[in-house]
Amino acid sequence: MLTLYDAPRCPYCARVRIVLAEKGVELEVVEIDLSDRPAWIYEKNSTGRVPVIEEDGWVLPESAVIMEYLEERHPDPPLLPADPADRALARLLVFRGDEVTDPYYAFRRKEDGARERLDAQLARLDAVLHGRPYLAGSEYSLADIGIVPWILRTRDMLGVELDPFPALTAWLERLLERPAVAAEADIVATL
Ligand SMILES: N[C@@H](CCC(=O)N[C@@H](CS)C(=O)NCC(=O)O)C(=O)O
Repeated sequence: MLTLYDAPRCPYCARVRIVLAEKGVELEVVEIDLSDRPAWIYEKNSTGRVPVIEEDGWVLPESAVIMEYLEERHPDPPLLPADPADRALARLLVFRGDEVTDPYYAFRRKEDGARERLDAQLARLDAVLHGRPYLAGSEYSLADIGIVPWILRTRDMLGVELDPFPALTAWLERLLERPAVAAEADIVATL
């Protein structure tokens, strides 16, 4: 059985939780208190960070790598497009996720100009989503899962109105119809 070392408030963990839920993987969850981390978590991940997964003593950290692993280990339902170019685009969007997450954390830290930088990224995503229903094209994929935890937290924890970004708002509503993503909105509501 797969074990997920998890923290409810962690958006990187949310990526993994969503993929696991989409694929219906049976798992055991070990919640890590990030303000008082157990020393043994460093044996599983040298950075001490979550998420980490473990299967039969084999351990893997890093949310982007875990998502890719789960996609290969549990190919159904697929969360990468069939076309290699579209797959590459989905991976590129995950790889460049910090374009959104950097201004998100800067805004949380109340840094000067961070709100403008965050709005610029929301506008960029909105522009992309005016042309297609999902970030990597016509299909829901790891590209969407890779970024939706921060968009949910931007709306529900940072109180940023998404109305000025109608295509992004419609995308979020589309994603929230999926039980795996709706469960994350429920978690965010408890934070
Ligand atoms: N690059 C890592 C980042 C994970 C990460 O930053 N997790 C945070 C919680 S959201 C954490 O464990 N923080 C504890 C710390 O930084 O010491 C990933 O994608 O998994």
